[in-house]
Amino acid sequence: MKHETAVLEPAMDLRTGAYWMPFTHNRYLKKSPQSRILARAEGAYYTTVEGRRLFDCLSGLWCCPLGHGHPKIAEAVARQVRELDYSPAFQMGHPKIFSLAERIVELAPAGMSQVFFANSGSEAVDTALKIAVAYHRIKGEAARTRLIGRERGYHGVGLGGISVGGIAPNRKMFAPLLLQGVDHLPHTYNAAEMAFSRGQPKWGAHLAEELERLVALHDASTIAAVIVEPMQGSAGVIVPPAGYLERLRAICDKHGILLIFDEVITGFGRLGEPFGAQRFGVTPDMITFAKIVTNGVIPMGGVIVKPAIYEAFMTGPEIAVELFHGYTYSGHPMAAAAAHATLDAIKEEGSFKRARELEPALEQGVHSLKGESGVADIRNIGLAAAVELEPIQGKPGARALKVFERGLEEGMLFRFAGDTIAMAPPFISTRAEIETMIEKLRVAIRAAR
Ligand code: PXG
Repeated sequence: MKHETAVLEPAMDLRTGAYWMPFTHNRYLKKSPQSRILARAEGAYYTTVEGRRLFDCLSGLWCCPLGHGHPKIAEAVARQVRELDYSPAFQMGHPKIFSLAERIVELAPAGMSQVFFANSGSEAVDTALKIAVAYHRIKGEAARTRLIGRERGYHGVGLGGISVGGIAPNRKMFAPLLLQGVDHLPHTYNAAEMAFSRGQPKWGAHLAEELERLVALHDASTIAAVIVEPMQGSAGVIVPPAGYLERLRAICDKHGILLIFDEVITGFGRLGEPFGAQRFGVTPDMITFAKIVTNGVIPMGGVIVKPAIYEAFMTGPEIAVELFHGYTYSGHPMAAAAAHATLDAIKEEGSFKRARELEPALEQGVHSLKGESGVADIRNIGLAAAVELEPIQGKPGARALKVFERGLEEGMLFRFAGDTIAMAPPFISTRAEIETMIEKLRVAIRAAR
């Protein structure tokens, strides 16, 4: 309760006009912003400028599961800014980024070997798509340019990411900018077959066969890569049907297509294993990551690849640049320091194990909301869950907004998108905190009619 009275005076007459907020209803929020402005954070709680304490039900935006103000990470970042604040990313390096790449490879599924760094999930995705197309070209298969994503997929907001992504509002305004030659697999959600499933639904592995149809349509020789989130996070925790990812892997292998897992949400423990790849027992050719790698403290993203991909580029004259791609802030020393401290903390605190231990509490809790009025479906896996609400007639999104606002009053920062409420509590949560989160959600759902 240390920050209960931490009301920031200047924020009370906040001028909101100049800031165009991302993925936000700007006009609605700016009418009455106070309950939405965060002043501080500590552990699993935020404190608003009004002094209200909020449990961090989504770990920031899926990125801060070790809790806020983690002393180890704070210390590492503070030390780093004095030691080496920036190091040119091209043609130069610094020790921490080499050792970080090694540590990430150690956590990755066996058989992956190099890491390319970016600064966000969106950049990681665009990087992976570029590597896929360039890889085939180098291998003498320049016709393999087609990319395959999935309906309801979220791969960030870069032009590559929205092209392979499958969320209509993220695409329709920008249609002329979408990449050519992209196809989408069907999403795997089917309410009639899998509503209220716990963990992986049993129905739906056959949907992977749709990839064979796309291969038959376009010919394998034109297809570079398939990209999917092992678990679709932004679409509202859509869990892969048992056997589905295995089948995708087999079809990709059969046709020489690269399989990319976008693990921006599932990477670094959300599913109780380092990556979703290990949770589901399927190894892709590339993994994109971001978010938890630095506990959200300093932005960082990246792509992990198999040796065959890295080695394919390592040809030609030794003094030639092998990949014409990279960012000013690739491998930023501040992000590297935050990531090392995060990986240390994950190890010391047994975070992956902790996520696994808490999974049954979240599962039992969230499924106890079945039967509450307006609840259409509940889904969960790892330390992630979603409650899909029935839309209020003629007002899509209004019910979830009401639940969200009541949640704030109850001391809960839920995530709402469309009519879905998502939760991905911090790994440092206690069972009691997870139970309280669920009971507050129940109160908010009952109030939102
Ligand atoms: N891929 C996946 C699978 C993601 O979930 C991105 C790429 C893009 O990452 P950046 O760092 O560019 O935002 C994401 C991001 C939500 C939510 O509430 C999800 C994301 C971001 C913000 C909110 O579901 N995912």
